[in-house]
Amino acid sequence: MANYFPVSAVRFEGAKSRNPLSFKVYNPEELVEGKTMREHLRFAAAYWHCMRNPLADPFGAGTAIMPWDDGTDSTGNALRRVDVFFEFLEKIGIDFYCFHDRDVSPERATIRETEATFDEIAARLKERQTAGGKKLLWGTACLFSHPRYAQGAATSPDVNVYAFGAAQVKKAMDVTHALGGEGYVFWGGREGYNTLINTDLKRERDHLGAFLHMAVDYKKKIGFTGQFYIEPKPQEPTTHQYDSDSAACLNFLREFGLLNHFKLNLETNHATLAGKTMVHEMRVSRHAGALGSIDANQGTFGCGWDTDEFPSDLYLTTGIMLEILEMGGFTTGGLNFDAKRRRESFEPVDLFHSHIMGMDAFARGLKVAAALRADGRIAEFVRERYASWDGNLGRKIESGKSSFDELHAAALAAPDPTLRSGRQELLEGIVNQVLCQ
Ligand code: XLS
Ligand code: NI
Ligand code: NI
Repeated sequence: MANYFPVSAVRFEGAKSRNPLSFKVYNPEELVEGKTMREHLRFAAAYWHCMRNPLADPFGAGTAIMPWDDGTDSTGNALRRVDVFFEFLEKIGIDFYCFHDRDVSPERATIRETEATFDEIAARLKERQTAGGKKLLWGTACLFSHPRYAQGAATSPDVNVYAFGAAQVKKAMDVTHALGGEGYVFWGGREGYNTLINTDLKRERDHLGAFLHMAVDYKKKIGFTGQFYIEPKPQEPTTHQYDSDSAACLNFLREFGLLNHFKLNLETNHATLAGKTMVHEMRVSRHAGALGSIDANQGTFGCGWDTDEFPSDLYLTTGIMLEILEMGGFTTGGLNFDAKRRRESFEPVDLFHSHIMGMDAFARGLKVAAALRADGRIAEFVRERYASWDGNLGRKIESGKSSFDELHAAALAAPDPTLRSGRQELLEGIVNQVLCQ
C-alpha cells in the first residue's frame, strides 16, 4: 500500500513527551467517568478540510502541498484521495469522518453520470471503512459551491434549482445510508438572503420547510435511521442565513413541525459569528433535547469570518465537554474537526500537528470537565442559588398552579427579599483552580 505520509501511527506518550507526533493528553483507552476517552470524544475528521482545502484566502492562492493530488476531476484522482485520507485516519487514530458529496466525488455533465461516479467512489470509501474500522459520522450535500446555487438551493427563487438541490440531497442520503452513516447534516450556506429588497422571505422559509419534510419522508422510505441535523450559522456566504443560531433553528423546526426529526450540529465559529458563545448555543439546544453533534473549531471574536481554526482554547473545550457530560454523552454525534490549518501551515505533516493539538485540547477539556463535576462546588452553588424555588410557592409556580392573586398575597406577607451575591468571580476562580490542577 502506498505511504503518503512519512510518519508512523500517533500514540499517547504523556505530558512529558517532547515528540511532536505524539499525544500528550489524549489517551484513547483511559477511563473518564467510566467511559474511555475514545468513546466520550468520538473524534471525526472533515474530508473537505483535510483533502480538498488548498489553503487559499481572498488575497492569495492555495499553499497546501498535496503531492497525491493531480488537480484534475478524474475518478482516479478522487479514488487516490480516498486512500490518502484513510491512511491519515488510520495513522492519527480518528475513528470517524464527515464529507460533502462534492468533496469526495466530482460533478459530471449530467445527474446520471454524477451519480454513477459517486457510486464508484462510495464503493472505495466503504472498502476503506471496513478495512480500517472507520465510520461515517455524517454525510451532507454541497448545495453552495456550484453557480446554480448562487441564490440558494432549498430557498432558490427558481423551482428547477430547488429540484436539482433535492436530487442532490436524495443521492447524498442514499450514499450516507449505504456507508452506514450515523447522521446526515443540513447546512444551508446559501439558504438565506443578501438583501430583502428582492426576497420573498415567507415563500423561501416555506420552501425550506417543505424541503426538509420531503427529506424526512425519503429517510423513512429508504430506512435510513441515522440522525438528521441542522447546522446553524448566521451569515457567510449570505448576509443572513435562516438557520442563524440555535434559538432560530429550534423555532424554525417547531414552526414547521420538524422538531422530532432533527437535532443540531453546532459549530463553535458559527456561534462566534452569531455573537454568542458556544456554551450558550449548546445549553439552549441541550435543554430542548436537540443537542446532537459538534463541529469543533474556534474563531476570532469580532473578526466576522468563519476562520475555522483548530480548537486550542482549553477554557472553550472544557465548556463544551461539560455540556456533553451534562447531556449524558454523545449518542450519534461526535467532535468533527471542521477546522483548517492556517495558510502558513502548508505541509502534509501539519495535518497531523493540527489534529493532535485539537485532540489533546479536547482530551484536556474532558478531564477538566469531569474534575469540575467531581469537585461539585459550582453545581452546588447553582442549586443553592435557586433554593427558594424549592419551597411551596416555587413549586406551585413551576407546575403552573399559581396566580397573580396568590403572588400578590405572598408579596404582601413576605419581608422585603434580600438577594445573595452571584459570586461570579469566585466561581471563575474555581474553574481556573481545577483547570490548573
Ligand atoms: C461552513 C460549514 C460547513 C458545514 C457542512 O461554514 O461549517 O462546513 O459543516 O456543510
Ligand atoms: Ni461546519
Ligand atoms: Ni463553518
